[in-house]
Amino acid sequence: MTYILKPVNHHPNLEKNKLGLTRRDYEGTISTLCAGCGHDSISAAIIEACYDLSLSSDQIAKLSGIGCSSKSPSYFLNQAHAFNSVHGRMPSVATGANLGNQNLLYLGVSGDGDTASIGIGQFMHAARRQLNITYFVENNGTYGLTKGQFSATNDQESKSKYGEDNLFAPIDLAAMAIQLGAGFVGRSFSGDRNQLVPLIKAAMKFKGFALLDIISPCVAFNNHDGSTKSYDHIREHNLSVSNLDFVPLGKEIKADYKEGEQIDVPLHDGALLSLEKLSKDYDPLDKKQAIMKLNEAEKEGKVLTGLLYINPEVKDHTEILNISDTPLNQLSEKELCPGSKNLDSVNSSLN
Ligand SMILES: Cc1ncc(C[n+]2csc(CCOP(=O)(O)OP(=O)(O)O)c2C)c(N)n1
Ligand code: SF4
Ligand SMILES: [Mg+2]
Repeated sequence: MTYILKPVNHHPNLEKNKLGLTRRDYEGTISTLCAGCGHDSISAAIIEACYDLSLSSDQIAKLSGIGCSSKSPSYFLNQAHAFNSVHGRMPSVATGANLGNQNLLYLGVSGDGDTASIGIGQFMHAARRQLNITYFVENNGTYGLTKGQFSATNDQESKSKYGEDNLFAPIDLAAMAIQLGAGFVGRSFSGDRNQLVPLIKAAMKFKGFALLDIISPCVAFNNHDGSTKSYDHIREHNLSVSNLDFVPLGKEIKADYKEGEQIDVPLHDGALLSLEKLSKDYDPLDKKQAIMKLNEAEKEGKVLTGLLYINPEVKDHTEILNISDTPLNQLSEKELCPGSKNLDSVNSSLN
């Protein structure tokens, strides 16, 4: 694989964030994906979110599996920690890393093939265990890298580029994650930057499993008329449930919503998610209703987007397991060694 680095010099007057960094400082290598691929728009939205939040790249770990989507972490956050793992196995690598150091921000990038087929078991347990990660599924309904086979998220009424029927019903990863207990579930579209950037910021600030199922059209294999994951189809069938505003700690809410149209959800670090409800009867705090609305939308051929579900009360897996706040590589030998007295007592309990 060839990596082409971008030139490091940039205009001295570029806007800077609180860390004195420009957007360019959050970029990666030059993308080798097809021109127009939705995955590149998601990388751009991740760069924008990290820049806006003034995140330090050395506090971020980006992990992925295999696929065009899983290649995309190369194209953002050059300075972050990174691990491009095996097909469908990103969640277990992320779990190990997270147990070793829970202080990093974990960004998991996967595809619909990587997650909904070979990695479905790993995905389900990561959601169920409340792994503290922002889990991106760059969902194009196809195996882009291996040239366009139907994936398990492809809608049954969808036809392949060559006119073949899709014989099997799709897996709705968002509904599945809600059912399994994930604390934060959002769905968006790579072509809707205004919805996507605040959703990414909110997911990154959420402590627990945050799924972002992002429809990300594959221009090479699944963007034709019969596809339900094409740019045109999603633009026509997108039904957004809310406008989301991520309000960092100490910043005032500026939006002026009418009574009954707004929900404010506090996050663990004091930041706030301020939601303008676009659909009066949609409550993202109601698990049962969220699943029901997703099922209804699917039957009507609509794609429900926005913050679909949030449970601000969840404990992440390190809290549940009572894992040390200090990363393992920063603990001293004295702290790591239980001592001969404790070891003797463990050994004698096994006699
Ligand atoms: C164990 C294993 N099985 C199969 C493959 C072949 N393979 C590579 S990528 C891929 C599917 C990728 O699809 P998706 O995750 O949707 O990513 P996309 O390319 O669409 O972004 C497959 C089946 C592989 N690399 N490893
Ligand atoms: S094959 Fe599809 S998913 Fe892969 S880079 Fe091209 S457009 Fe993107
Ligand atoms: Mg795919």
